[in-house]
Amino acid sequence: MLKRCTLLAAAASLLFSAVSHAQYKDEYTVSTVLPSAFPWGQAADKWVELVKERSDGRINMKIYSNSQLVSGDQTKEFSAMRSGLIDMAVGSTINWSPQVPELNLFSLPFLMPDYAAIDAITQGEAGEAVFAAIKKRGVTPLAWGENGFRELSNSKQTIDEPADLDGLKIRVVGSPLFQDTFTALGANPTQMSWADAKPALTTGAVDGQENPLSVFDVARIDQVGQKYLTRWHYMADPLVFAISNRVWDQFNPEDQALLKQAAIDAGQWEIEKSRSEIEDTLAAIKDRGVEVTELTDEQRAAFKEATQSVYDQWAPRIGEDLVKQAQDAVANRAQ
Ligand code: X2X
Repeated sequence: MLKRCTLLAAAASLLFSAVSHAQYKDEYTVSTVLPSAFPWGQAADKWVELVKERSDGRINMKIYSNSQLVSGDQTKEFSAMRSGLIDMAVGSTINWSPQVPELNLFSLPFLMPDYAAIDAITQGEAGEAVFAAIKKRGVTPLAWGENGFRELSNSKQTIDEPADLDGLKIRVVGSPLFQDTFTALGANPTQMSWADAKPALTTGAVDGQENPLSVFDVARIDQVGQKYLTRWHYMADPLVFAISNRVWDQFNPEDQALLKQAAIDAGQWEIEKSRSEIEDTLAAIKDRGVEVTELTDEQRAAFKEATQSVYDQWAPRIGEDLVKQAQDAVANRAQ
Protein backbone atom coordinates (compact mmCIF):
# COMPACT_ATOMS: atom_id res chain seq x y z
CA MET A 1 0.00 0.00 0.00
CA LEU A 2 2.76 2.36 1.01
CA LYS A 3 4.61 1.61 -2.16
CA ARG A 4 1.55 2.22 -4.22
CA CYS A 5 1.01 5.57 -2.56
CA THR A 6 4.56 6.62 -3.29
CA LEU A 7 4.17 5.56 -6.88
CA LEU A 8 0.95 7.48 -7.15
CA ALA A 9 2.55 10.55 -5.62
CA ALA A 10 5.45 10.29 -8.04
CA ALA A 11 3.05 9.98 -10.96
CA ALA A 12 1.06 12.94 -9.70
CA SER A 13 4.14 15.09 -9.35
CA LEU A 14 5.27 14.11 -12.85
CA LEU A 15 1.88 15.02 -14.17
CA PHE A 16 1.93 18.29 -12.25
CA SER A 17 5.26 19.33 -13.64
CA ALA A 18 4.12 18.37 -17.13
CA VAL A 19 1.00 20.49 -16.68
CA SER A 20 2.82 23.46 -15.22
CA HIS A 21 5.39 23.20 -17.97
CA ALA A 22 2.65 23.04 -20.55
CA GLN A 23 1.43 26.40 -19.26
CA TYR A 24 4.56 28.05 -20.63
CA LYS A 25 3.94 29.50 -24.05
CA ASP A 26 6.21 28.77 -27.01
CA GLU A 27 6.67 32.50 -27.38
CA TYR A 28 5.79 35.58 -25.34
CA THR A 29 4.83 38.87 -26.93
CA VAL A 30 6.83 41.96 -25.94
CA SER A 31 5.41 45.34 -26.93
CA THR A 32 7.49 48.47 -27.52
CA VAL A 33 6.81 51.79 -29.18
CA LEU A 34 10.26 52.31 -30.70
CA PRO A 35 12.17 49.60 -32.62
CA SER A 36 15.82 48.49 -32.47
CA ALA A 37 17.35 51.62 -34.04
CA PHE A 38 16.49 53.45 -30.80
CA PRO A 39 17.87 52.86 -27.28
CA TRP A 40 14.32 51.87 -26.26
CA GLY A 41 14.18 49.04 -28.80
CA GLN A 42 17.70 48.00 -27.86
CA ALA A 43 16.63 47.70 -24.23
CA ALA A 44 13.95 45.21 -25.27
CA ASP A 45 16.36 43.34 -27.57
CA LYS A 46 18.81 42.96 -24.70
CA TRP A 47 16.14 41.62 -22.35
CA VAL A 48 14.96 39.03 -24.87
CA GLU A 49 18.53 37.97 -25.59
CA LEU A 50 19.48 37.61 -21.91
CA VAL A 51 16.35 35.62 -21.07
CA LYS A 52 16.85 33.25 -23.98
CA GLU A 53 20.50 32.71 -23.07
CA ARG A 54 19.95 32.27 -19.34
CA SER A 55 16.98 29.93 -19.79
CA ASP A 56 18.87 27.85 -22.35
CA GLY A 57 16.22 28.68 -24.89
CA ARG A 58 13.26 27.62 -22.71
CA ILE A 59 11.75 31.10 -22.53
CA ASN A 60 11.31 32.81 -25.87
CA MET A 61 10.05 36.33 -26.35
CA LYS A 62 9.23 38.15 -29.56
CA ILE A 63 9.24 41.93 -29.86
CA TYR A 64 6.45 43.78 -31.60
CA SER A 65 7.53 47.40 -32.04
CA ASN A 66 5.70 50.52 -33.24
CA SER A 67 2.85 49.72 -30.81
CA GLN A 68 1.55 47.33 -33.48
CA LEU A 69 -0.17 45.09 -30.93
CA VAL A 70 -2.41 48.04 -30.05
CA SER A 71 -2.84 49.32 -33.62
CA GLY A 72 -0.36 52.13 -33.07
CA ASP A 73 -2.12 53.55 -30.02
CA GLN A 74 0.59 53.49 -27.40
CA THR A 75 -1.79 54.68 -24.68
CA LYS A 76 -3.60 51.32 -24.91
CA GLU A 77 -0.50 49.25 -24.22
CA PHE A 78 -0.94 49.03 -20.48
CA SER A 79 -4.59 47.97 -20.68
CA ALA A 80 -3.70 45.34 -23.26
CA MET A 81 -1.05 43.96 -20.93
CA ARG A 82 -3.35 44.01 -17.96
CA SER A 83 -5.97 42.02 -19.83
CA GLY A 84 -3.37 39.53 -21.03
CA LEU A 85 -3.61 40.48 -24.71
CA ILE A 86 0.04 41.46 -24.53
CA ASP A 87 2.33 39.35 -22.32
CA MET A 88 5.15 41.79 -21.69
CA ALA A 89 6.33 45.27 -22.60
CA VAL A 90 9.12 47.75 -22.26
CA GLY A 91 7.01 50.87 -21.99
CA SER A 92 7.27 54.57 -21.22
CA THR A 93 5.80 56.01 -18.04
CA ILE A 94 4.10 58.60 -20.28
CA ASN A 95 2.15 56.03 -22.25
CA TRP A 96 0.97 54.12 -19.17
CA SER A 97 0.02 57.15 -17.11
CA PRO A 98 -3.62 57.19 -18.30
CA GLN A 99 -4.07 53.88 -16.44
CA VAL A 100 -1.55 54.45 -13.64
CA PRO A 101 -1.92 58.06 -12.42
CA GLU A 102 1.17 57.75 -10.20
CA LEU A 103 3.31 57.55 -13.35
CA ASN A 104 2.53 61.20 -14.03
CA LEU A 105 5.12 61.87 -11.34
CA PHE A 106 7.90 61.77 -13.93
CA SER A 107 6.05 64.22 -16.18
CA LEU A 108 5.89 66.97 -13.57
CA PRO A 109 7.79 69.82 -15.22
CA PHE A 110 11.33 70.40 -13.97
CA LEU A 111 11.10 67.88 -11.12
CA MET A 112 14.32 66.14 -12.21
CA PRO A 113 17.20 68.44 -13.14
CA ASP A 114 19.76 65.76 -13.96
CA TYR A 115 20.41 62.02 -14.22
CA ALA A 116 21.20 61.76 -10.50
CA ALA A 117 17.70 63.08 -9.81
CA ILE A 118 16.10 60.42 -12.01
CA ASP A 119 18.12 57.71 -10.26
CA ALA A 120 17.29 59.09 -6.81
CA ILE A 121 13.61 58.61 -7.60
CA THR A 122 13.65 55.31 -9.47
CA GLN A 123 16.17 53.63 -7.17
CA GLY A 124 14.59 54.83 -3.93
CA GLU A 125 11.34 54.60 -1.98
CA ALA A 126 9.43 56.70 -4.50
CA GLY A 127 10.39 54.22 -7.22
CA GLU A 128 9.17 51.36 -5.04
CA ALA A 129 5.87 53.13 -4.47
CA VAL A 130 5.47 53.63 -8.22
CA PHE A 131 6.17 49.95 -8.83
CA ALA A 132 3.58 49.00 -6.20
CA ALA A 133 1.04 51.20 -8.02
CA ILE A 134 1.73 49.41 -11.31
CA LYS A 135 1.45 45.99 -9.67
CA LYS A 136 -1.84 46.91 -8.07
CA ARG A 137 -3.26 47.65 -11.51
CA GLY A 138 -2.53 44.23 -12.92
CA VAL A 139 1.00 44.42 -14.27
CA THR A 140 4.24 43.32 -12.60
CA PRO A 141 7.07 45.84 -13.07
CA LEU A 142 10.53 44.28 -13.13
CA ALA A 143 13.08 46.98 -13.86
CA TRP A 144 13.72 50.53 -15.05
CA GLY A 145 15.15 51.71 -18.36
CA GLU A 146 15.25 55.17 -19.88
CA ASN A 147 13.84 56.98 -22.89
CA GLY A 148 15.60 60.18 -21.82
CA PHE A 149 15.29 63.87 -21.11
CA ARG A 150 12.71 65.30 -23.46
CA GLU A 151 13.78 68.39 -25.34
CA LEU A 152 11.59 70.80 -27.27
CA SER A 153 11.78 71.27 -31.03
CA ASN A 154 9.81 73.45 -33.42
CA SER A 155 9.77 74.72 -36.97
CA LYS A 156 9.23 78.41 -36.26
CA GLN A 157 11.79 80.05 -34.02
CA THR A 158 14.35 79.92 -31.26
CA ILE A 159 12.72 79.23 -27.90
CA ASP A 160 14.50 80.47 -24.80
CA GLU A 161 11.66 81.96 -22.78
CA PRO A 162 8.03 80.96 -22.17
CA ALA A 163 6.70 83.81 -24.36
CA ASP A 164 8.35 82.15 -27.38
CA LEU A 165 5.89 79.28 -27.09
CA ASP A 166 2.93 81.57 -27.42
CA GLY A 167 0.38 80.08 -29.82
CA LEU A 168 2.67 77.27 -31.03
CA LYS A 169 0.95 73.98 -31.77
CA ILE A 170 2.85 71.28 -29.91
CA ARG A 171 2.32 67.55 -30.29
CA VAL A 172 2.16 65.71 -26.96
CA VAL A 173 1.15 62.19 -25.99
CA GLY A 174 -0.20 60.03 -23.22
CA SER A 175 -1.33 62.23 -20.42
CA PRO A 176 -3.60 65.25 -20.02
CA LEU A 177 -0.86 66.58 -17.74
CA PHE A 178 0.92 67.76 -20.89
CA GLN A 179 -2.13 69.74 -21.91
CA ASP A 180 -1.78 71.63 -18.65
CA THR A 181 1.98 72.13 -18.95
CA PHE A 182 1.87 73.50 -22.48
CA THR A 183 -1.27 75.52 -21.89
CA ALA A 184 0.44 77.13 -18.89
CA LEU A 185 3.22 78.13 -21.28
CA GLY A 186 0.77 79.69 -23.72
CA ALA A 187 1.11 76.98 -26.38
CA ASN A 188 -1.61 74.89 -28.06
CA PRO A 189 -0.92 71.25 -27.17
CA THR A 190 -2.38 68.47 -29.32
CA GLN A 191 -2.48 64.85 -28.16
CA MET A 192 -1.41 62.35 -30.82
CA SER A 193 0.32 58.98 -31.10
CA TRP A 194 3.90 58.55 -32.23
CA ALA A 195 2.60 57.00 -35.45
CA ASP A 196 0.77 60.23 -36.27
CA ALA A 197 3.44 62.64 -35.04
CA LYS A 198 5.84 62.67 -37.98
CA PRO A 199 3.11 63.11 -40.59
CA ALA A 200 1.64 65.97 -38.52
CA LEU A 201 5.04 67.65 -38.34
CA THR A 202 5.54 67.12 -42.08
CA THR A 203 2.28 68.78 -43.07
CA GLY A 204 2.67 71.54 -40.51
CA ALA A 205 -0.48 70.45 -38.68
CA VAL A 206 1.70 70.98 -35.60
CA ASP A 207 4.67 73.30 -35.17
CA GLY A 208 6.62 71.38 -32.60
CA GLN A 209 7.13 68.31 -30.45
CA GLU A 210 9.13 67.11 -27.47
CA ASN A 211 11.23 63.94 -27.36
CA PRO A 212 14.64 62.75 -26.20
CA LEU A 213 17.62 63.65 -28.42
CA SER A 214 18.05 60.00 -29.38
CA VAL A 215 14.50 59.92 -30.74
CA PHE A 216 14.91 63.25 -32.54
CA ASP A 217 18.14 61.97 -34.09
CA VAL A 218 17.18 58.44 -35.14
CA ALA A 219 13.72 59.43 -36.38
CA ARG A 220 15.33 62.34 -38.30
CA ILE A 221 12.88 64.84 -36.96
CA ASP A 222 15.02 67.61 -38.48
CA GLN A 223 13.97 66.35 -41.92
CA VAL A 224 10.38 67.35 -41.25
CA GLY A 225 11.23 71.00 -40.71
CA GLN A 226 12.11 70.96 -37.02
CA LYS A 227 14.99 73.41 -37.22
CA TYR A 228 15.01 74.70 -33.66
CA LEU A 229 15.74 72.63 -30.61
CA THR A 230 15.78 73.80 -27.00
CA ARG A 231 17.52 71.67 -24.38
CA TRP A 232 15.30 72.49 -21.48
CA HIS A 233 15.29 69.02 -19.81
CA TYR A 234 11.78 69.68 -18.57
CA MET A 235 11.15 65.99 -17.87
CA ALA A 236 12.49 62.53 -18.59
CA ASP A 237 10.46 59.40 -19.17
CA PRO A 238 11.84 56.23 -17.64
CA LEU A 239 11.02 52.95 -19.34
CA VAL A 240 9.55 50.09 -17.34
CA PHE A 241 10.17 46.43 -18.14
CA ALA A 242 6.98 44.67 -17.20
CA ILE A 243 4.84 41.57 -17.52
CA SER A 244 1.13 40.98 -17.22
CA ASN A 245 0.24 39.65 -13.74
CA ARG A 246 -1.61 36.78 -15.38
CA VAL A 247 1.49 35.69 -17.24
CA TRP A 248 3.82 36.37 -14.32
CA ASP A 249 1.87 34.00 -12.10
CA GLN A 250 2.40 31.16 -14.56
CA PHE A 251 6.17 31.23 -14.22
CA ASN A 252 7.85 29.25 -11.45
CA PRO A 253 9.85 31.27 -8.88
CA GLU A 254 13.21 30.47 -10.50
CA ASP A 255 12.05 31.71 -13.88
CA GLN A 256 10.45 34.77 -12.31
CA ALA A 257 13.84 35.61 -10.78
CA LEU A 258 15.52 34.96 -14.12
CA LEU A 259 13.12 37.28 -16.00
CA LYS A 260 13.53 39.99 -13.39
CA GLN A 261 17.32 39.88 -13.21
CA ALA A 262 17.58 39.90 -17.01
CA ALA A 263 15.33 42.99 -17.09
CA ILE A 264 17.46 44.72 -14.44
CA ASP A 265 20.65 43.95 -16.36
CA ALA A 266 19.16 45.01 -19.71
CA GLY A 267 17.84 48.23 -18.14
CA GLN A 268 21.16 49.15 -16.57
CA TRP A 269 22.94 48.42 -19.82
CA GLU A 270 20.54 50.58 -21.82
CA ILE A 271 20.56 53.49 -19.33
CA GLU A 272 24.37 53.62 -19.36
CA LYS A 273 24.52 53.27 -23.11
CA SER A 274 21.99 55.96 -23.91
CA ARG A 275 23.48 58.41 -21.42
CA SER A 276 26.97 57.86 -22.81
CA GLU A 277 25.79 58.45 -26.38
CA ILE A 278 24.05 61.76 -25.72
CA GLU A 279 26.96 64.09 -26.61
CA ASP A 280 27.59 62.33 -29.93
CA THR A 281 23.89 62.47 -30.68
CA LEU A 282 23.84 66.18 -29.95
CA ALA A 283 26.82 66.74 -32.25
CA ALA A 284 25.12 64.78 -35.04
CA ILE A 285 21.97 66.88 -34.70
CA LYS A 286 23.96 70.12 -34.84
CA ASP A 287 25.88 68.83 -37.86
CA ARG A 288 22.62 68.49 -39.70
CA GLY A 289 21.98 72.19 -39.27
CA VAL A 290 19.58 72.21 -36.32
CA GLU A 291 19.91 75.31 -34.14
CA VAL A 292 20.35 74.03 -30.59
CA THR A 293 19.61 76.37 -27.69
CA GLU A 294 21.03 75.59 -24.24
CA LEU A 295 19.19 77.38 -21.45
CA THR A 296 20.97 79.26 -18.70
CA ASP A 297 19.85 78.45 -15.14
CA GLU A 298 17.93 81.69 -15.12
CA GLN A 299 16.11 80.92 -18.35
CA ARG A 300 15.21 77.45 -17.11
CA ALA A 301 13.90 78.98 -13.89
CA ALA A 302 11.47 81.10 -15.92
CA PHE A 303 9.97 77.96 -17.52
CA LYS A 304 9.81 76.27 -14.14
CA GLU A 305 8.02 79.19 -12.62
CA ALA A 306 5.53 79.40 -15.50
CA THR A 307 4.55 75.74 -15.03
CA GLN A 308 4.15 75.67 -11.24
CA SER A 309 0.37 75.45 -11.57
CA VAL A 310 0.81 71.92 -12.95
CA TYR A 311 1.95 70.78 -9.48
CA ASP A 312 -1.22 72.14 -7.90
CA GLN A 313 -3.36 70.45 -10.53
CA TRP A 314 -1.56 67.12 -10.53
CA ALA A 315 -0.06 66.43 -7.09
CA PRO A 316 -3.49 65.36 -5.73
CA ARG A 317 -3.96 62.91 -8.62
CA ILE A 318 -0.43 61.52 -8.41
CA GLY A 319 -0.52 61.42 -4.60
CA GLU A 320 0.79 64.25 -2.45
CA ASP A 321 2.95 61.86 -0.44
CA LEU A 322 4.56 60.38 -3.50
CA VAL A 323 5.34 63.81 -4.95
CA LYS A 324 6.87 64.88 -1.65
CA GLN A 325 8.88 61.66 -1.41
CA ALA A 326 10.24 62.24 -4.92
CA GLN A 327 11.05 65.88 -4.23
CA ASP A 328 12.93 64.88 -1.08
CA ALA A 329 14.83 62.19 -2.99
CA VAL A 330 15.89 64.79 -5.56
CA ALA A 331 16.89 67.31 -2.90
CA ASN A 332 19.02 64.71 -1.11
CA ARG A 333 20.46 63.04 -4.18
CA ALA A 334 24.08 61.95 -4.42
CA GLN A 335 26.02 64.31 -6.66
O1 X2X B 1 5.55 59.08 -28.67
C1 X2X B 1 6.56 59.53 -28.13
O2 X2X B 1 6.81 60.73 -28.07
C2 X2X B 1 7.54 58.55 -27.50
C3 X2X B 1 8.07 57.65 -28.59
O3 X2X B 1 8.60 59.24 -26.92
C4 X2X B 1 6.78 57.80 -26.45
O4 X2X B 1 6.32 56.71 -26.69
C5 X2X B 1 6.54 58.45 -25.15
